[in-house]
Order: sequence, then C-alpha cells, then structure tokens
Amino acid sequence: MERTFLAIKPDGVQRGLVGTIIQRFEQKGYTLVGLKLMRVSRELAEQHYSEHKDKPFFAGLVNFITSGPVVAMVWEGRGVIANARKLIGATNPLNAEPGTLRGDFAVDVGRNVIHGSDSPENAEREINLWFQTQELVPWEPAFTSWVY
Ligand code: 3AN
Repeated sequence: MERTFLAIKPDGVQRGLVGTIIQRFEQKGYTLVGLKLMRVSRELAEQHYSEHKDKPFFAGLVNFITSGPVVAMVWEGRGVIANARKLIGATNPLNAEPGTLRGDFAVDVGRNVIHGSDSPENAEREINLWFQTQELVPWEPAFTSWVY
C-alpha cells in the first residue's frame, strides 16, 4: 500500500489546526501509520528542503520549519501521495481552491500550514529521513473493507 510523508508546519501547530488536519485525512479513508510532535534540527530541515537550497527563500524556509514544534506523519492508502497533495492544495494558498487545507486555512506561501511529499521518490526519501522503521506502525483498520 502506498505511503506518503506529511508534516504540519509550525504555523499549523500554533494555530491549533493539528486535529482538523488529521481529521481530513482520516475522513478521506487514509490510515495513519506514523505520528510524532518534534522540533526540527537545522540539519534535518536543510536535508528535507535540499532541492530548494539555491532558492532565495531557502534560508527563510529553514528558519521557519525550525522555529517551533512540527507534527510529522506517515499516511497510507490508495493513491495517497497525489491525493494528499490535492487535499492540501496549491503551494501558494491564494491559488489553493476552497475546500483544500491551504485554500481554507492559509494566505501566505511562507505560512502554508502543511507539507506533503510531491512524488513517490520524495515520499520514500522523506519517510526515511524523518522516521525510523520501528516508529512506523503497520495496521489494518477495521473499516478497511468499507473503504476498499
Ligand atoms: P510544496 O510545499 O507545495 O510542495 P514546494 O516544494 O515548491 O511546495 O516549496 C516548499 C516550500 O517552500 C513551500 N511549502 C513554501 O512554504 C515554500 N515556498 C515555495 N515557494 C516559495 C516562495 N516563492 N516564497 C517563499 N516560500 C516559498
């Protein structure tokens, strides 16, 4: 079953959106298999955002993600990588559709509430970067036969 990495950024945590965000993915029918509240080290932040290291906003990105607690998660389910991105909405919240997390809860590209892996390669890379294998809990919810 496909897995993706999602992280509720410091703005999402500070604004009390953790429950709402988790609920969206639960209600869609996806399964939470990894979850932790953590402070992000500069090293982890720089590795996570390495593809943006030459961008002008890189330093701001690293400063922001390390500025407060983050909720790191792994979610599992059919098509979860692409569909989590749809539920999250466009990178710039002003372009994100209403009904998406960024469309409903954000206005600034630097304060866009949540990160989601954008490809199978990045999902695998980010899950391995943020979680140790023993922190992930494979399980099958009782309702699975009603979702699939
Ligand atoms: P996404 O998070 O939608 O995958 P990316 O990977 O293009 O977007 O960008 C990573 C993060 O960098 C975004 N979530 C956003 O916080 C920040 N970011 C992207 N573009 C800009 C920008 N032009 N100015 C400031 N921050 C940006």
